[in-house]
Amino acid sequence: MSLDHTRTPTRIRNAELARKIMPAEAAAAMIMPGAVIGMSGFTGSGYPKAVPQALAQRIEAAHARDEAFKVSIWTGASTGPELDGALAKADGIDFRLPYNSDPIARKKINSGEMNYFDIHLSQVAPMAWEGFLGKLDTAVIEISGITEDGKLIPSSSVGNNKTWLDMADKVILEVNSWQSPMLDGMHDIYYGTALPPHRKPIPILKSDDRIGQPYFEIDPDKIVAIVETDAPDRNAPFSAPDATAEAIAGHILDFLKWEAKRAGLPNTLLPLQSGVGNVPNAVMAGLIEAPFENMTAFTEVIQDGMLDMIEAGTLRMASATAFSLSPDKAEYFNRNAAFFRDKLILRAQDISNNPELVRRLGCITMNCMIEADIYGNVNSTQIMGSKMQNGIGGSGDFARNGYVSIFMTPSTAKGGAISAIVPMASHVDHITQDVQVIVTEHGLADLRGLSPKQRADKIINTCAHPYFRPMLRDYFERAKHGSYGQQSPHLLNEALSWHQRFIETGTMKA
Ligand code: 0RQ
Repeated sequence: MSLDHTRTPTRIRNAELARKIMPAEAAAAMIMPGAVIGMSGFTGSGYPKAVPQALAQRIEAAHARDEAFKVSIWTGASTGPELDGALAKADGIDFRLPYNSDPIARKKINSGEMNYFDIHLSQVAPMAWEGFLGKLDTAVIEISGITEDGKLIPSSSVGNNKTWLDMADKVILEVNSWQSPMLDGMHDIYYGTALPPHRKPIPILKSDDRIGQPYFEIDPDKIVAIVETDAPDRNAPFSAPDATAEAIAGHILDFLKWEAKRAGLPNTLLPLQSGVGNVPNAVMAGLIEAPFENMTAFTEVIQDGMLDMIEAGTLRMASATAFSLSPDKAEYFNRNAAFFRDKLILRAQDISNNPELVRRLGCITMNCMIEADIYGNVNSTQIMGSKMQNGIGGSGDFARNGYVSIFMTPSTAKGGAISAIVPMASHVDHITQDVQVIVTEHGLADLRGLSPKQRADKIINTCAHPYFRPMLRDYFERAKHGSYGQQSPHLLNEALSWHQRFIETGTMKA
């Protein structure tokens, strides 16, 4: 994977730093057992691709000699198989934060072999600055180039890179020539953040406000190694939306049109935030035809659908912290980066997801979920209340603070055996106060202004699958008579029985 480091580097325009180019193996040899490493990477974009694999080989060799070797890994969000996959496979990760979607790492988390700290993505950098996370030894950061005066041109994600570069004692850079050179100038890196009591308002008033600079600053003495790579980002393909996804997207589009009229919103609507996946992409596709124009996105990641909207002229620009594209779209972006360049802004994740900004701008937030209960508490992370799927990611940053927070899911999972609407959520990431709209293929429940019992009526009647609807109604009616209290009636000896039945029999069906 490391390129021939004797050739003339073109991405590294600072002669002093070009002397630090070395193979990935030599860079990985500087990382010691027990190290705490801040790596780049966000939803499969901009993560280091060579050093983590070389480190995994080093760890495997140590384990073969019966020597202990594990490290702690902090990132922006999920990465790719060359990072989380390789290090988890090598049994090399002791502690991981703040988000993971790698299947091998997920298995280790759920078997109890890996400690995992799942945390709101906007809070990672502030927690690191405040010292809660401890000391950071090394940063391993992918960038797309180095300027003549030694500034770092960020890659396809910004994530927590600014913070890791500032905090780490030593820095290893991967300069990836697969990344488009046109990324130069797309980023907005803000150096004005401070800790309480010195914190000041973040001066973003519109999605497209730029408040920082295009490059990371770095003390060159901290850079111990530079590794050249040319490997693509992970970029998982999207499957075409099925009938369920189309139906969910249709309900959301109808709601947005209705809401725009009801609230007298401008036809630019309000800034969009959209979670990743097939359903959010179907919503983006639908918005191309919707009667809105010159919209903006103030979101976490830029997906295929958003690039399509920009090309169609319905989306004027998007602010995010990373790309999350399918492989075809990533290649397309690289070929057409000149067109997209002034329509996209990539920011640090403590800014892209900042609650102050999401609240100020009034984002329309659209995220997927695992399950919701009849009162609208949402579980985004833990299957059957205990098995980690990915993590809360940015969903909480946006849901609590947006103009309206929408959560969506197919009404059933696992071929119909599981109801996504349950009596009581087996784990809660988003409390009822942060969940204003729930959507399944059967319908959209606008829960704003409703009491818990009114919410339950609406969710059961609108969103539940017809098989599970009578079961939910039966539970709710009995709870209204047998519950300890009547604010949000529950039968505690039964509330999680659907989950227990699934664990024991493989289905929630009675
Ligand atoms: O498991 O692969 O073993 O079959 O959960 O489900 O249907 O593939 O859904 O990929 O859209 O993920 C909430 C996890 C949805 C995601 C979640 C099982 C199902 C499958 C995945 P299998 P699908 P998606 C904010 C955006 C949190 C972070 C976030 C997520 C697996 O959206 O991680 O919102 N969200 N970030 O079978 C048991 C249920 C289930 C279930 C699904 N009710 N019970 N298992 N599954 N529902 C910020 C941005 O702006 C990006």
